[in-house]
Amino acid sequence: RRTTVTLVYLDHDGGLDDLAALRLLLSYEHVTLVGVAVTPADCLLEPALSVTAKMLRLAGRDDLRPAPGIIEGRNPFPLAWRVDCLRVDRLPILNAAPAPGRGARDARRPGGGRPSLPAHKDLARKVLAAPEPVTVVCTGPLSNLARGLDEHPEIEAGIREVVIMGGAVDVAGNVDRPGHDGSAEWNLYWDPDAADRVWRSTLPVTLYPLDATDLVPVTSDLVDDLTRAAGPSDAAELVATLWAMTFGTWECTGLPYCCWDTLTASHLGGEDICRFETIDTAIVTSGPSQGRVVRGGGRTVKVAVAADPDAFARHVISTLAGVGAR
Ligand code: AGV
Ligand code: CA
Repeated sequence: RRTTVTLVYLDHDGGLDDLAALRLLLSYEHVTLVGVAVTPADCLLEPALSVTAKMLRLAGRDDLRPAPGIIEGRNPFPLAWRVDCLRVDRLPILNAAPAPGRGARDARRPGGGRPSLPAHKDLARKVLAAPEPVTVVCTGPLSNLARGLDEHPEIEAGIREVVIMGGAVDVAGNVDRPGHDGSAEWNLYWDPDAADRVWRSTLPVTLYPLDATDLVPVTSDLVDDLTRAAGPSDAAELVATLWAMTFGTWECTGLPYCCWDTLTASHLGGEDICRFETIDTAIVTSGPSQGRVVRGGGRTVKVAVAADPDAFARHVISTLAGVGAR
């Protein structure tokens, strides 16, 4: 039977915009999530798993159990960024509904009572079990996909497209670390070898680098417009809350907090928000530019080179507004 539903596996790393991306993907009627992994990069793993499980449950997807990433990248994220999920995990909007019981009824549920596989194995298993090719959306580092490809090269045939938030092609990077030249973006810097492994695959890659995401900062207007569109206790309120929690980033880092991962997830929404170019690229894996995406090198990727912030805001608001049950 021909179906227009797109199967999606989300590998996120627990940032505020990763969670907004998860909520956006859950709101698309034509998208079915087949799995969710949490990479312990820009987050603490346990609270990020907890938040993810709560969001899945509130969206009626407690059949999905978030898979814990067990791979550590070479270049750790600042701890000050990684603690965001501790605060999100205690938001009233995620905790007002009664907690699920641990009785026999829950143990019989598909996701209940059974520990998840490590993320890279869960990714491979879900891709191999899917009835049609899966779109893998990576809003954190690429460690799980890279390990999955190493252990199960046959998953390449089961992946339609990899949509990645990462890199900075013709703009400055966002890594500000001693010994680094600032040309890389954090997701690819955390595990440059993983990015290189994905680049050496034959998978179709669509990249959302800083070139596009720099154009969609979280602004007061965006949060206010989304809030006005929100009914009580729904998806729009949750995302507006997540975005409100990003304020102070500019004061602390001198750089804005952008809708990096949420723009990337909006790729599945099928609207004209970004302009794309096909670009020949390679990944720098060592030295002061490690994690950088450079032009040349023979690996063709589809790159979002520009974004329309108004089209993005309209799309997010119309997708999330009125999506009930949080
Ligand atoms: O480089 C962008 C990536 C995105 O996947 N992450 C945040 C997004 O989830 C790292 C990052 C860069 N600057 C940050 C980041 C900041 N100021 N706070 C938290 N994370
Ligand atoms: Ca992220």
